[in-house]
Amino acid sequence: MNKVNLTIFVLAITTAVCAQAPKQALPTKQQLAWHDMEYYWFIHFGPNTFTDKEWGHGDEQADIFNPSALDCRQWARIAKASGAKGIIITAKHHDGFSLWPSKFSKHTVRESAWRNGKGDVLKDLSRACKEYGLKFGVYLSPWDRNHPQYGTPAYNDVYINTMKELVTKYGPFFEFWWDGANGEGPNGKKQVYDFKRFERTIRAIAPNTVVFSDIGPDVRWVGNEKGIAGETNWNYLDTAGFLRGVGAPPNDTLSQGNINGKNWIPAECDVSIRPGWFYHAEEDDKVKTPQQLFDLYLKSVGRGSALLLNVPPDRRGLINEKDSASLMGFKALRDESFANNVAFGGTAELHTNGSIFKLTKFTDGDSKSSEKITDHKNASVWIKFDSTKKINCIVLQEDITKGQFVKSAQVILLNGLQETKKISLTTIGRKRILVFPEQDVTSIRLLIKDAKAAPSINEVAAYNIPEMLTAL
Ligand code: FUL
Repeated sequence: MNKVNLTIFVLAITTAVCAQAPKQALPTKQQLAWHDMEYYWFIHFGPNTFTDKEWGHGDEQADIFNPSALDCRQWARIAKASGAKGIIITAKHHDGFSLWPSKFSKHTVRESAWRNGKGDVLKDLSRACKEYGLKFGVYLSPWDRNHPQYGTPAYNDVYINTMKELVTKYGPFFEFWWDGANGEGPNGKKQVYDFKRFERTIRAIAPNTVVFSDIGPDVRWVGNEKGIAGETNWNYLDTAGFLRGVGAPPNDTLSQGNINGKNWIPAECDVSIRPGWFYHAEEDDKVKTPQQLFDLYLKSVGRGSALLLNVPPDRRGLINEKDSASLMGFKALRDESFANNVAFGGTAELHTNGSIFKLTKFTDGDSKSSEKITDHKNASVWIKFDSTKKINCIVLQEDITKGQFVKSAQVILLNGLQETKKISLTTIGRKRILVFPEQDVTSIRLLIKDAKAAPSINEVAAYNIPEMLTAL
């Protein structure tokens, strides 16, 4: 081949490859580790716990913060026992009170009566998380109703110094949470946040931390506080022209993502186990039940997102008995549901244009191994069992290390040659859990109806979960 021909040949190959797989953003290794956490805790704790408010005004006396029996090891023990992989705490909520003795504030645990001003919730919790093998993260509200410099450019320096202080004293953090909420009223205080600098700073001092806000850069808000991701859920998001808080993309864009979005910014589903984010005794009988929590798991993790479940300590500084009972029930339901993958070890085949190829990864029980469904428009995947199985739940996983491709798919259940059920779905993403009334099946077919390019699938798993959970 002469030089010109070689160049044309190389160009042709390159073009063919590009045409096959559109170039799109991929998750970073930090985001992949975050995706794998699936379920972790939020903790809202502070003066509001003692005043029964949700948004403190910032003029609360520091002494109001005085838990009688605070025990962060109890929090971590219960979080761990419930299967959570980490805890993010409100280091500072909108009222400006810092749960650690910050050098950059005069409204902190140091000014409170709690442990004679010698206490430090972040120190206790970061240690407890280490002890129990949990990852640790912080929420640091940009909106601050207490800080005297709030509303002036100097506050941006305060915020940056505070981030640095947190990372140095209590890091590393798996996630840093920037809340977009801001209820600045007509009191003349209007802060122009220097988010560009905030972002540069956190990247420089904590490169392995994923940063959450309405629009990322690493994790996006799901657009509601109910813990529910869109049934169609792309991990891509376009952020150009959007801001955090007012100016964020519409809520349904946040819950579904953008199919051709430029950035990999997956959604996180934040929701409280109680109606409020902070503990209120009158909500003790409104703690979500294990079934309700399982339903949220299906609608968050089961739609390719993550579940950030808020569990607020009470005035003693303990996770309340009602919450822990419910959390243990939630864990038991997940354990019972997903203990036995009946597709494990089943025969998997790719049928395409009259040819049959053996697939080895879809039923190997390894959620990391994957195989590409080549020629997906003309192919179907068959999972075959040697005996009839009773199932009411299917879990699909797309290999997101390669991107996200599936736009729509169909799962067909068969008993012998008889089709017993057809389930249509849109995106798969990291995980898609489908629940339906129990069926007797001898094989499962998966058809990729439409995809951005040939997708790679990790796993097709099937379960028989407790009957009551299929009716949620
Ligand atoms: C919101 C806040 O205003 C709530 O108080 C709570 O912290 C929630 C997680 O985010 O934006």
